[in-house]
Amino acid sequence: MSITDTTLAEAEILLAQPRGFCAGVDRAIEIVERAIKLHGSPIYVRHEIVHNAYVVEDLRKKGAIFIEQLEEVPAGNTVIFSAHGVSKAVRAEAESRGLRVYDATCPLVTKVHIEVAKMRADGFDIVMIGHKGHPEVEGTMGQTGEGMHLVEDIEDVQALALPDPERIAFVTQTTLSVDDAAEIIAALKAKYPAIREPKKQDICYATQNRQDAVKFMAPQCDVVIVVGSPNSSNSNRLREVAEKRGIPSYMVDSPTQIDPAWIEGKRRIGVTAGASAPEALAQAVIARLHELGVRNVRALEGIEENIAFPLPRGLGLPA
Ligand code: 0CJ
Ligand code: F3S
Repeated sequence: MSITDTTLAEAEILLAQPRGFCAGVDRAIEIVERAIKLHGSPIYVRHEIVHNAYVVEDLRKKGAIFIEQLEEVPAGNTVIFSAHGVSKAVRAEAESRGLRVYDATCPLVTKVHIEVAKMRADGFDIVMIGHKGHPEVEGTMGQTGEGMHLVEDIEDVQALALPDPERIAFVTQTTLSVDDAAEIIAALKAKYPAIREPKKQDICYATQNRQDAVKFMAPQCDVVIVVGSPNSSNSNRLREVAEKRGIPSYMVDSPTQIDPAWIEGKRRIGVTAGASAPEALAQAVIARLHELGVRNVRALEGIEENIAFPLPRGLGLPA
């Protein structure tokens, strides 16, 4: 046995708590599965239902067809909006085409859409903190025809020139870095002291809890592995949280992407998963680490989440 083997045999995997699926992702996947059972396949889904390649492939096998533009949905069919939400224009297009719609927008994204509508009705311009091009940002920005201003960082805040500094509000994407968002919000408040903020922060409970769990885990680790797909905002933020603490951290979509060199000579290997990454993948990553010689697993303490969102009308009865 080499020195490296001995080290790995003594090493342990630390498992973050909470990790993986949130209530909005559970609900979105359930909506697709129930719609297929109810109406048969194919069922069209606008955008990846959640940003996870494994989930999307699994639903594709069950009869879902993923599209980006509603014009790709043949007349008379059913379409499901992804967990990230859609603009008013997309909703109107689906209605005008007479498509049957099930809305898998996470209720916590809908909450932000409602805030935008209320503040626009009160005559406020709205600054949205988020990542340009992300579907949630497109959906939230698209809740109103005008008066929305996207900022991605503090430089964008400095460049803002808003018409009435007394009538400004802000909202955020739900899956941001809690710490980066706090800095941008501080810059907004410094520039516009009267800015109106959401009653409850828009970054969701799942994003907050998973980042807190990595903040607790990372200082105990020599390396951190995050399970998540490259286009998943919240999963990327988990990797950054560990990296910002000086811990080498990697994101993988499947156990085959683990490079054995990452764990060579490491004693504590942290594992977590983004809100769209199935527990089966986290377990497969653990199995791969076992194969590579790591014997021990320790689940860390953390918040137990007991949140569930109701299904949309028409899909709520037992399938
Ligand atoms: O935007 C959301 C409602 C989060 C959905 C779950 O995560 P994911 O990875 O599909 O989406 P993000 O890219 O927003 O994290
Ligand atoms: Fe919703 Fe947050 Fe999950 S907005 S879909 S609970 S990551």
